[in-house]
Amino acid sequence: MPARRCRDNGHPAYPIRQHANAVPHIDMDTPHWFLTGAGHIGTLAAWYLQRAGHGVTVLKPNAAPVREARIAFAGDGREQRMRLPVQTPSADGPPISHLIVACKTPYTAAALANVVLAPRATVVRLQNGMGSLDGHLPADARLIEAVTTNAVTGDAGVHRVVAENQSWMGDGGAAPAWFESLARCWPGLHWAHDIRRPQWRKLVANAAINPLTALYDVPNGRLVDEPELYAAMGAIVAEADALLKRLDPGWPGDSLGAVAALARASADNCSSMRADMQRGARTEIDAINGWLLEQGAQLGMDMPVNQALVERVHAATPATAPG
Ligand code: KPL
Repeated sequence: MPARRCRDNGHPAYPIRQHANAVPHIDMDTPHWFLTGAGHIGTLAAWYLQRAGHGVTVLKPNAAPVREARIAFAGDGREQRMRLPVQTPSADGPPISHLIVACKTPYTAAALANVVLAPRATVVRLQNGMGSLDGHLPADARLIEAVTTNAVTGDAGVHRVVAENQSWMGDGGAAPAWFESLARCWPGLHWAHDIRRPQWRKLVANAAINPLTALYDVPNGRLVDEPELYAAMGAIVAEADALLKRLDPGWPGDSLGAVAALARASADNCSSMRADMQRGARTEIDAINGWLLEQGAQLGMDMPVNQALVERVHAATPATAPG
């Protein structure tokens, strides 16, 4: 595992406060979760959790006390409705034992600012990229990384689940007690004993597909249809593979085929970074290509293609853009 360190993403790296007198957390089969980031993927996770009998409360400041979400699954004409209680994160509130972080990576520090974790809390990071929680959690928290290749889009206030593919959770240890009930209700969810592999596979795909589709304002499929964009994708992937192979000599280092297949399989999709850029929001470039650059810098590796991408995306997106 590469050393985890605090990235300079413009936010102060302060740990989440921990409740001094909290009762030590005992793992349970159906815990109550608090969710930061009820976007498409966060809402879908809440849906699976509720179906598994787990409780879910959304953490959002100054919002209505109940969130009514509408979800439609491909192939199932019916629209499902879900009610989620909403709470303002508060330093005076009871400590949280189970937290899911599913907000966009640039907003992580702000989303966690008033969250108080119980001792030995479990935190599931369901975000793109890497390292967004580095320096933000108490040392005794259990950080579980989650990766999903599910695809959800949205229109007219409905979360449209286009594809339920594979998802993984893991932290190098054994699955917690609640995982079994959740996996029964979350199609394609696996406990990964080596979560780094699926994480890195998704990272390389996001590093190539997201910034290119955002900068050229094209759907994912154009990256395989246009020779110039395909070549650009190849150059990004080659740099990423070379770095990951330095970090782990066991890394296969031949990601281009899989990345091209994903671009083809999601040909009509608007990537999340393209969508962010279109609405003038901050992008996840720092947690994706920026993470690659940081790792490269630690190894003294030049990564000019990824460096140029990060600079172009930053130039196209104001640092203070809304979420
Ligand atoms: O994860 C994605 C994203 O847009 O963030 C891909 C896989 C590229 C699908 O659009």
